[in-house]
Amino acid sequence: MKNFITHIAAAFCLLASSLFQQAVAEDGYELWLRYEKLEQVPKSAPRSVVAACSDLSPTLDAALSEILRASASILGTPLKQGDRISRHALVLTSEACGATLPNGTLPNADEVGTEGYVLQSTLINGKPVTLIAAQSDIGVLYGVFDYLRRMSSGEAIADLDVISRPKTQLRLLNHWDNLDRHVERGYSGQSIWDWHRLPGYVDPRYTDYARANASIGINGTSLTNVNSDATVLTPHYLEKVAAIADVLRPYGIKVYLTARFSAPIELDGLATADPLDPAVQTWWQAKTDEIYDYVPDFGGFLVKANSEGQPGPQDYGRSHAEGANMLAKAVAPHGGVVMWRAFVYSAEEPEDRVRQAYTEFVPLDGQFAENVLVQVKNGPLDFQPREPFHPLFGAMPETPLMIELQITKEYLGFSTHLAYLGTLWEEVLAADTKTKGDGTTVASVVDGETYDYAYTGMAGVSNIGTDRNWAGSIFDQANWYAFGRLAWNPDASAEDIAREWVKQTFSRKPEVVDEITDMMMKSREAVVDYMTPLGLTHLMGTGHHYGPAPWVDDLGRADWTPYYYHKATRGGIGFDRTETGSDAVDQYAGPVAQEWASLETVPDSLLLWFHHVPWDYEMQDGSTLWQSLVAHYARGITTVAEMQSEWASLKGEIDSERFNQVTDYLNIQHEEAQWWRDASIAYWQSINQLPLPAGEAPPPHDLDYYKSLSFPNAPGQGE
Ligand code: GCV
Repeated sequence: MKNFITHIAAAFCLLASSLFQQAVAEDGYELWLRYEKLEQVPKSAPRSVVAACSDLSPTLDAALSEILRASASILGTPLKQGDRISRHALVLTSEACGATLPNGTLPNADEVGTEGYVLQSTLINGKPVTLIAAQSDIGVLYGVFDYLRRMSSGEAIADLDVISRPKTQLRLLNHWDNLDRHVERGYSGQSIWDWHRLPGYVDPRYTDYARANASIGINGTSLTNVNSDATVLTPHYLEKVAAIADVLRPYGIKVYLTARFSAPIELDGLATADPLDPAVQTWWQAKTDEIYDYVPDFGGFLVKANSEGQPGPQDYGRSHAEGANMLAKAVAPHGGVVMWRAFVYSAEEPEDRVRQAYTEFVPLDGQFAENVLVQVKNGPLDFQPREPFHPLFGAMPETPLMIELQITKEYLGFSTHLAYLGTLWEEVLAADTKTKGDGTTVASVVDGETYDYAYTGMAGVSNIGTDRNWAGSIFDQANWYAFGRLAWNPDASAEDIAREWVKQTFSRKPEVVDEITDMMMKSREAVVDYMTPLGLTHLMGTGHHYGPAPWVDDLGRADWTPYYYHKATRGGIGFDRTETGSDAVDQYAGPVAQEWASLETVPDSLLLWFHHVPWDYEMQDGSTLWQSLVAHYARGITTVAEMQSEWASLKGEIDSERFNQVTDYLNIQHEEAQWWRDASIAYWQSINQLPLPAGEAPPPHDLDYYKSLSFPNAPGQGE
């Protein structure tokens, strides 16, 4: 009887703990590292893991513990950790760890570089094994994550013969996190950097952050907002930065900080921050040396200067290059870099805002120090749902250009709208700048292939916060994931990345993978359709950028108003950027400029970005512009409705917690897509006085109603 009770109790505990695990495991915290158990363990599954090394670094420890954690979950039991190579072992090794393997087993530096790896099914001492080998230990860790990705996606792991190395050197998250933990343009809670409790308390979450980033090859993180606060450069904060750096280091992630250009004045009372002033230069050198005392592998500085009120060298009549070079000189002895942002536009200058970065930076090509990268947003405006690629790509052969992408969805519906950004980024990276003939894609500029840059890199404005699911929604995790995968390989396919993510995040069942991938692949275009179709842009609510406000035309600065961008009148709509207007199109290479300047050849998707046309302008499909605009809104809403029913069809395939959240968010997205359409149409009709095309429902409210909506507490208000 006692035995029976014990058994019942044990069974109950098991059930309770598995229910508990289920609840905890499916709140999204595990991201794509869920390592769901395989239905059937393949014959080729490894049986043990061994590090063939004379020296085990913290990075290899991390690799081993990831394998043990993942194998326990995917295979149902953790691999045995051996000290000798046995049959069907996973063998980890690198040049750096003092590989104890037969000569010729390691990949050479030409093949894998400093961060690449091989995965190889091979024989060592006559025993069949899977080798994960690299020059460096971080290469091994990346290889381990690749191997685990394959295993947990249910891919074949027999007969592996993989070589992979990143195409860009600096693959960074840019946190726009303030020291009070508010995240600028953050939609997933507070900053994960708990400055108040650091360094005494180091949140274990930082290790999971590091694991997730390393799993997609991210090797740097800039901890603080580009709208910067010099306080982070004080010793009190540098201690905290050092504590974060210590956690991230084994995962190959360097920390970077944003440098406030006026820091010498603010922190130490210098009379000036003029970059040519010797006292200022000495201050930055001493400050930089101090930072390296705390963080010996500090990556360097990220700087927003003379932009949106941030201080900078132009305050002293100096150029961006002079400012950047002063900081570059300070970090150079330590091997650091400066990432200087090209997101600049002047408050006084009447020049078309999208022209200004090019005007400012192209003349500086060749003037930047060797360890400066200029960081350029994907488009010339500001992370809109669609923009043409930034004309700086291809226009600065002597200056390494990093691309900056926005993972957080400031202009694409925050965290409640499903918008997979892989497709947006793929569109930009694959765009042909033609600056050095056909095929000079943005990717080939960014990865250094075109101009052989000394440094290459990609930065993504982070969407990470304290929400349990990290990113504000499950699907926003895919954007973090896609950023890392594209930074590793800017030529990768957005669809392949989506599939990979779905298999690890939701399900390996082919029909589920197909359905969710389909939703993701069309999601961004849906947002373009219901928010800013046909090349329209920046029509969002003032300040917070939530919802439609195309009617706003009276802010402190014209180029912050939607009216500035659409210029709608009774006669027509769109921004003339041809030679009869701002001629911004001329900043692109000849063939691209010609294509976009001509109404014959400009794609519909960029029509109103480059042209002002009448409402009855005839589109490529024969409809009028007005008909086409209205049809695009409808298409956007229909696509969201399709996404809703595709998701609904997955009930039972996805755990209820994540299923319900996505369902609710899609409902919000559908309502807001409708709101975008109705408010926009009400406004355009007030301008063009045109009737709606036949069959189109009128907006349920008048324009005054849409104008009267206010959202004083929407995230982002006041930023
Ligand atoms: C960090 C846009 C955003 C700002 C952001 C800025 C930038 O203007 O709205 O919040 O500031 O871009 O990229 O510097």
